[in-house]
Amino acid sequence: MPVVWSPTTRDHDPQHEVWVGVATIGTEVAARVDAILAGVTEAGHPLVDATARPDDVLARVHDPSMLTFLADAAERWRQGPYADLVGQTRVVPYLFPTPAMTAGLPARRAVAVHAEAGSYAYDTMTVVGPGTWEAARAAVDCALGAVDLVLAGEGAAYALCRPPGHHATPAGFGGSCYLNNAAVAAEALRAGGHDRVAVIDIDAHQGNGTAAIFYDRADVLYGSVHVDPGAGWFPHVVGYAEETGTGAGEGATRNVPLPEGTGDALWLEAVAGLADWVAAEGCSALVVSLGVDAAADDPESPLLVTVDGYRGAGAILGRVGLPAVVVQEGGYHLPTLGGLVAAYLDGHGS
Ligand code: SP5
Ligand code: ZN
Repeated sequence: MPVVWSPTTRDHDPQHEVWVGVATIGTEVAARVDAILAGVTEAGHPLVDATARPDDVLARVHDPSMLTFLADAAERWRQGPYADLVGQTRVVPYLFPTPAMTAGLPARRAVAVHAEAGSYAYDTMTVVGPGTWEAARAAVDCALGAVDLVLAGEGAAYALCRPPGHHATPAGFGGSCYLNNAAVAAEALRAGGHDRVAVIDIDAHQGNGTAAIFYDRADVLYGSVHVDPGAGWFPHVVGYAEETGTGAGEGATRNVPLPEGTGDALWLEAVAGLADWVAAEGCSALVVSLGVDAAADDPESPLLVTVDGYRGAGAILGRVGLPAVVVQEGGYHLPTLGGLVAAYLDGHGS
């Protein structure tokens, strides 16, 4: 399976993620790109360099004000006093103008970048620094490159997207995600002539961004298997089974939350359920949000999927028989990351 990648995806260096108010060492690191490259190269998959793509599809997925904020935030921060005053070189939100704060008042946009950040960032873990925008935009180019290969007749193509994307909503970023690569891929497949596209998300966390982007639409299905947010896991407030879509999109969303400690058998059963659903719904193309953080060794989730489990998931989704764009999402255990991705691609087949 061709692997579309870009060296620019290494340029995002979050250094720390602020979790419960403490700067902890981030797990969404540039070395992930090299771990995955090593795994897929070893398995014999050919590398394809991503090329710069226009913004039109991206602009259908995200609010223009968030795109402008992300493109400019690192430089605005650099011009501010933050590094000198407190040693902070990354954009970290300081307040969140949720309804709890604005409470019906006619709130304006914050002028200071440290305050405006909370209008788009919905957590403190997803920091913006020099290179973040360029890396996130390059990841979108990887997704679009993989779509073009599939539109040109490849049975499947893999986009080595980093940073990941499935937690990025129309106007929000969080969960280590800035731009929703999988949603861009789905929109690009739609624009390329596929009338109904399915996104199946096997990252350990529910892809609340992708779910939100397509929640009221019938033309893009979203199905996710993930650790139960009700057991206290990210994204915490959404990802429950009763969320099935709204309006024209009623029935076009499926969430399959699984208990902590779930291993291959139950996880693969859930993946197979989503595959059967997509096969029955008349989709002509598939996007797979391939997070490998459901693996047992992963530091960010309590699921216990094995490398054979990921190979099995690839086989199940490959058997659906649709042209497929496989988009990288999470997966943080560097020693096993490349092998997990390669196992999925091996199972999926060309
Ligand atoms: C794309 C993806 O997999 N995003 C993961 C989002 C879940 N992150 C939640 C992080 C919770 C805090 N992690 C503790 C580790 C401290 N460094
Ligand atoms: Zn994840």
